Amino acid sequence: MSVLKDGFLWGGAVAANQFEGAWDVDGKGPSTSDMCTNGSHKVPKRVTKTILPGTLYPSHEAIDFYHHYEEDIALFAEMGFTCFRTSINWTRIFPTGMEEEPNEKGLAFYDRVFDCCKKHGIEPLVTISHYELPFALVEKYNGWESRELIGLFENYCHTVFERYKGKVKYWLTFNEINIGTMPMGTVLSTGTFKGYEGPVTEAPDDQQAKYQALHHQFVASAKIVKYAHEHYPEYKLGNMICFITSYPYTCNPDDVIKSQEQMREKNWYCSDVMVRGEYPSFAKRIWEKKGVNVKIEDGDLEILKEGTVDFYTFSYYMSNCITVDPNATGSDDINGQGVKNPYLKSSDWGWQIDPKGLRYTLNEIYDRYRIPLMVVENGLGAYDEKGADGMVHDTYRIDYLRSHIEQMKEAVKDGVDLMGYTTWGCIDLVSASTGEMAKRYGFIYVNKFDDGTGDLSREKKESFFWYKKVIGSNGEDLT
Ligand code: BGP
Repeated sequence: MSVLKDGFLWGGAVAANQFEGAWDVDGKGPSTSDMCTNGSHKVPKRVTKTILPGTLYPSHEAIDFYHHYEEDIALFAEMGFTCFRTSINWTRIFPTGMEEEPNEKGLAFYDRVFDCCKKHGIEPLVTISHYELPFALVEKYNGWESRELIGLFENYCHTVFERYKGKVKYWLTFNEINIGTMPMGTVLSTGTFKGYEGPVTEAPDDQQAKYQALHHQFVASAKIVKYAHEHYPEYKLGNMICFITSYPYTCNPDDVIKSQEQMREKNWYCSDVMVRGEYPSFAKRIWEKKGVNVKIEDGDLEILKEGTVDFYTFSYYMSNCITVDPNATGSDDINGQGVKNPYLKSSDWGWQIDPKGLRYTLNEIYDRYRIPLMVVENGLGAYDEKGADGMVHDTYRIDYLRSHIEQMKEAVKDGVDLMGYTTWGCIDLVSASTGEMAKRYGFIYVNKFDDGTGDLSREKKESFFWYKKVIGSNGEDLT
């Protein structure tokens, strides 16, 4: 008997904007990610107001899944995937987000993708909004700061729910919704950067606009969860949180309190709304601290209550230490708050590797909510080099994944109800934070490079064969 349950969902995860390419093909409109140039670990990617000639925009071609989907899904099937987490690009369906009628060619593309998954016995897990808001909505409305977006999002969701009936069962509303509480979230998620052009790291971090945007996303999410429950009883709807696991750096009670505040502000604030259907008790204090006044309309709180999710999903890459000591050295966490943990090593991008933190995190979430959990992103972004035999021997990636799966199993032994595990970037793709190709996560190597060159050919890495064995044994054989 395996530790993980029968029917455990094994697979990989991607996002449309980071791997589809074909950014202006078959009627697709520009999304926020299409306006972002490439960058690196040290040089931030930029967002531009128009497409500048002679500038590289990595999402425009990405790894061209749009024209390689059959080959790629066949490779996933060869590894034994039972689940494939992907997203729908809103601007393929509604190019500006404001049309009344959907773009048939965009809809047809996802029919082909989901049919192909079905042919291979792979269950799609679909993120409805993953870092690709229609750019026109930024220009017209300052993104999610405007309440108008709720109705537009509902129209988009109703369209895809109806169209993919019988093909998709598992849906996630917003990818990493809590990134909206962090500076990175302005361009990636809330789209509150109307008129701004420059490094994504310097985009306006307007707290009033962002907390209002988050409220609109919560209401939009709850409305469509409720709608799905009423119209499609077979659908399961989940939230998605970028889990910021924080430890107090020392046992100084001030560090402990600061770490608790961090966990609340960065994680629980969003997921309490989506799982419990109400703002947490500490929300008011966060708003006060930030000087924001969230406009909540009549009926909003009822909607939040009525649209709670069926399962909780999250990404997990690292943990961070929190301290009040101004002299402690910073770590490169995405949220910019953490300091280095002396017990942990970091990836080449400074993300602290902490498998036990995954066990801790799963337990914390499950204790709090008692609904099924799924790890929908986890993985190691690394520089891959081919060996003399022409293959990438990514033993470092295997070590990372093995140690996390081991800890995930420990959490299941602790009593956590875990539905599945999809590694991030199962095929090499464009990095969300930096726009690089060089930060690779895949089991499948893609011949595509940071300067935009490459013939897009796909090759199996050593980890491909390892993961196949893991899935084949339902997580028992991790050697
Ligand atoms: C998450 C995002 C993904 C993804 C991943 C890895 O935050 O949901 O879209 O890209 O992180 O991050 P990066 O690409 O920056 O290495």
